[in-house]
Formats: sequence, structure tokens, C-alpha cells
Amino acid sequence: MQNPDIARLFDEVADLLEIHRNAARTIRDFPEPIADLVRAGTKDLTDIPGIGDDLAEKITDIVTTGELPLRKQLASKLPAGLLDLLRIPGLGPKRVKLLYKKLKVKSAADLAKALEAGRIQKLKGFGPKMEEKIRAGLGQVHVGERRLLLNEAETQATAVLAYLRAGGGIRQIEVAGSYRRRRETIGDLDIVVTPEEQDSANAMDRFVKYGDVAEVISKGETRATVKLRGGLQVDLRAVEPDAYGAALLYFTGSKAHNIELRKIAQEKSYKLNEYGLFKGTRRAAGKTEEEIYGKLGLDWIAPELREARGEITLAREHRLPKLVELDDIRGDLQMHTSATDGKGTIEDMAHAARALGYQYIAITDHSKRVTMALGLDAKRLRAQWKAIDAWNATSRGFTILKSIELDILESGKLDLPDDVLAEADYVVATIHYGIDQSEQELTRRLVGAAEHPWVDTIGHPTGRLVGKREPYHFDFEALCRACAATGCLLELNGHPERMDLPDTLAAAGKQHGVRFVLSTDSHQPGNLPFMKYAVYLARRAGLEAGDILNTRPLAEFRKGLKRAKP
Ligand code: DGT
Ligand code: CA
Ligand code: CA
Ligand code: ZN
Repeated sequence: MQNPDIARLFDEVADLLEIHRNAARTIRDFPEPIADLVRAGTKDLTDIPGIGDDLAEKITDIVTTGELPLRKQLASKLPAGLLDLLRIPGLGPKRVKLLYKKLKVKSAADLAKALEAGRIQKLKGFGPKMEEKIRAGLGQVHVGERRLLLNEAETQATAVLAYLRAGGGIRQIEVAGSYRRRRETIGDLDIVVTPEEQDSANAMDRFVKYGDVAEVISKGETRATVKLRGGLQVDLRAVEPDAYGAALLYFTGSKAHNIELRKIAQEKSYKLNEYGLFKGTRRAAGKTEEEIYGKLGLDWIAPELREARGEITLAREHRLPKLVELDDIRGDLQMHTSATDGKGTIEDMAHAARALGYQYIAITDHSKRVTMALGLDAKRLRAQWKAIDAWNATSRGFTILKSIELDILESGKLDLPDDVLAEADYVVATIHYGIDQSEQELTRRLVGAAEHPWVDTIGHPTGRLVGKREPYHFDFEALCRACAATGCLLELNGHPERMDLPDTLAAAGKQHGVRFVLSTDSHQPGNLPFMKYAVYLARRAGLEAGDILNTRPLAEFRKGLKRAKP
């Protein structure tokens, strides 16, 4: 046996494991709880595209035993802390392995010690810049405390709520906390319930028997806390109907918002807590949030705005924005097809978008620089546009916009020539490469693209990946000024892994007079409902329908694009 033969076996193991990465995606994107299908036994899992016999068997194992033997076997060969290290931005499998082999770094704590002692930068292939990055990464990632993405939390919350409701005896129930504020990550779920007839003990009993509970942390008459199998903590608190609004308000937070409210209450010689708004011992309000805000002289504030960023002043002056809603959205402006790294045809995407009630979509496959995704060159792009023309010619009341997710190259040049871009209906320009360039270079690339006559929108403008990669360093104000001056739009990418622009930057963009589009960055038809996350993001930024161009009917949308301007 020759070296290449031995090597090939390792390559194959790596490839076979990579298949599990695809399986993870398929399962994550699957619209129904797969565990229910396994338990019901009515559906053959291998009917699901991307799931074969082997994966079906593994999924069944996981659902029935809670563990995957293959994972256990692989994990048993390495210290448990290594998986935590992989979550630190800047550290991939290669670097983690080096740290382990050379410095015996087995955990985040070991890594911090090695940084302290200056041993990291002496390691071959690391250097001071890398050390800096790892230090920053260690600071952001609270190792051991994994925050869920909003869509993951939503899956868990929906299932728990359905379970509790099915038990009956519930008058009102809602998930409060960061989940209700629609933050992009969720630490734990805080559920507030009003049982019928003061029957809170029953609700607690049922709660701790929920099938996915791994551990009951505490259980009393009116509150209980459990940890689910995946590690998510869920708190349930039962309150009487007269305190429901007060409890919901308190547990929705944010803490900073609550503190401001309590101060206002004190100024009006009230006391505000989770049981109500009190004057002495008399409860002046508590049943609903509206009446509590009202007694404090405030309009009701949407949970997405409760971050103590000026919303209370606006509520007092009756100047709160009329936040955009999902129903306002008439089209989706970023999605991929099987021509590049997506999993549906143009027709599949259009069909699914139409079912959501949209009037238009843009098909934005990658341009050629993104070789990993088989990005389109001018020839393939024009062929795709021809197919789109043909499709549009036969469809009524729905339009596919000819578009492209155009790479802004490392040099600042665009990935396709102007004559091609001029033929598009809509162009969204994005950065995927050279993200470690200097602040000046990145700013120049983004501003240059925003000023280009055929670029309508800057897509996922900061490049952040939630919990994995911080926004890259560039002058966001400069980009906003360029967008405001040229009419270039900024995208709010609602893909739960991106959520880009972040809410605070979107709010800052609005102050600069920038307008936005909302998109999902869908990679298959089943991703199109991600639009709600883009809407949540926009709402957290205080955006109204008028700030967002794809709330407009198609003709107005087209007129609002930079390319339509004289
Ligand atoms: P998370 O779970 O980390 O994503 O964020 P939250 O906002 O859900 O925070 P959590 O679960 O610790 O608490 C839920 C809400 O309860 C929080 O948003 C406000 C309220 N709360 C918790 N602790 C305090 C506190 O010490 N003071 C006040 N005023 N409110 C609190
Ligand atoms: Ca929480
Ligand atoms: Ca909590
Ligand atoms: Zn992209």
C-alpha cells in the first residue's frame, strides 16, 4: 500500500464526515419536528431529500437514545474542551489542533493562560495579529454558555408552548424575555402563564414532564425552571390574571428598560414590580401592559424597542414609530438557486414566494469570484436572465427580477463588467473575500460599490455571522453618507445566521437618511419564511414601512432604485 492509498482513506473519512454537515443543514431547515415523524413511524425519513438510509438510521438513533454513537466515538478521543475552542472566532480545526499538540491547550481556560504567558504568538503560523484576534474572540464567546439563534429558540418555544396549551387549563400564556424582544440570540426562555382557576400547580407538574426536559432545576407552586436536552434553560412563572400584564412587562425586559420604567413610577409615587403598579398597597394597574404604560403617561411600547435606547421619551411624546410589519413586505431581494449554492430552481423559488403573497423576488446567485459556490460569469448569468425573461413572459401578477449577488473584489473592482450590470433589474453588491483588510481598504471598497452607478444595494453590509464572526472593521458612517448621497440601499439580511445589519447600525443608518431593503438570503424555498427575522431586525431598529423599499409595489420599487435615477 502506497502513501496516496493511505491518504485517500483519511480523505474519505473527512468527506464522509462532511456529509454530516449537509445533513445538519437539511435537518435544521426542515419545517416539521423530525422526532415526531420518527415516533409516529408514518413517514419514511428517506423520502426527505438529502436523507438516505444511513442518515435515517442515525436520526432514529438520536431520537430514541438522545445520542449519536458516531459522535460519542469521535469525541471520546479528544478532550471535551476542544469543541468549545472551535467556537472562538479565528480558530478552526487546524489551529485548535496545533494549540493542543504544541501547547497542550485543552480548554478556553488553558487558552487564556497561554495568551497571558505570551506563548500563542510564538507559535508557528500565529503571530501577534492572530493573538489579538483570539484574545478578542475569547472575550466575545462565553464558552460553555451557548446562546441560541432566534430561529432555533423559536422552534423550542413553539414546541413547549404547544405542549403546555395541549394540557388545558390555561388562560393566557406568552414567551417573554429576549425572545419577545426578538433579539438575534436568546440566552434562556422566560414563559409567563395565567392558569384557569388558580391552578398553577398543575401547570408546573405538566411543565416538568415535558418530553425534552433533561433536568429539573427547581420546581415550586408558581415557578419552575428546567434544562432541555440541547442545554436551553426554560423558566415558567404562573401569575394571577390581575398581574399578567405586570409579569409580562417585567419578564420581557430589557432590564435597562425596566429600570427606566421603575424610575418614572417612583417619580409619580407608584411602585412597579412583577405583580403590578401600586399606590401604597392598592394595585393601580397590572392586568395588561397597556394600562401600566398608560398610568405612567406612556404609549404602549413594542417589545422590540424595549432596550432603553430612547423609546421611553418617544412614548411620552407620542412619537413612537409605526413599526414595519411582515404583511408590509411585497418581495424578497436576496436568494440563491441550484445554479450556484442554493437548492431549488428559479421556478421553485418563484412558486414558494408567490405562495407567501409576494409580488416580486430577485434571484441573486453568486458572481464568479465565489468559485466554491460555482459563481456565475457573464455568459451563465445572461443565460439565467434569458430563462427569467421567458418565465416572466408567461406569468401574471408576479415578477422575477434579473439580479446578481455581485462580489466586491479585494481590489475594490466589481466582479462583472458594467455592460452586464446595466442589463440587470437589480444588483446587490457584497464582500466575501479580503475581509481582513485594513479599515481604510474595506471602507474604500464598500463606499466605491455604493457609488457605482449599477449597484442598487450593499448586501449583508458588515459581514457578521451571529455568534461566530464580528462585523468587519470599516467606517460605517462613511458608507451611510455615500448611500444617502447616491440612493444606494442597505440590506437587512434576515438569515438567522447573519442578521446583518445589526439593529443599532440599521437605526444609525436611518438617522443618516439611508433607505433599506429586507431579504432572506434563502438557499432553498423553505428558507423564504426567514423574512420575519428581517422584519424583527427592522423593528428593533425602529424602521417604518416608508424606510424600506420592498414594502412598495413593483413599479414604485423599480422607480426607487438608484439605477432608475437620472
Ligand atoms: P437572555 O435570556 O440572556 O437572552 O436575556 P433576557 O432579557 O431574556 O434576560 P433574562 O432571561 O435574564 O431575564 C428576563 C427578563 O427579566 C429581563 O429581560 C428583565 C427581567 N429581569 C431579570 N433580572 C432582572 C433584574 O435584576 N431587574 C429587573 N428590573 N429586571 C430583571
Ligand atoms: Ca431570557
Ligand atoms: Ca431567564
Ligand atoms: Zn453573500
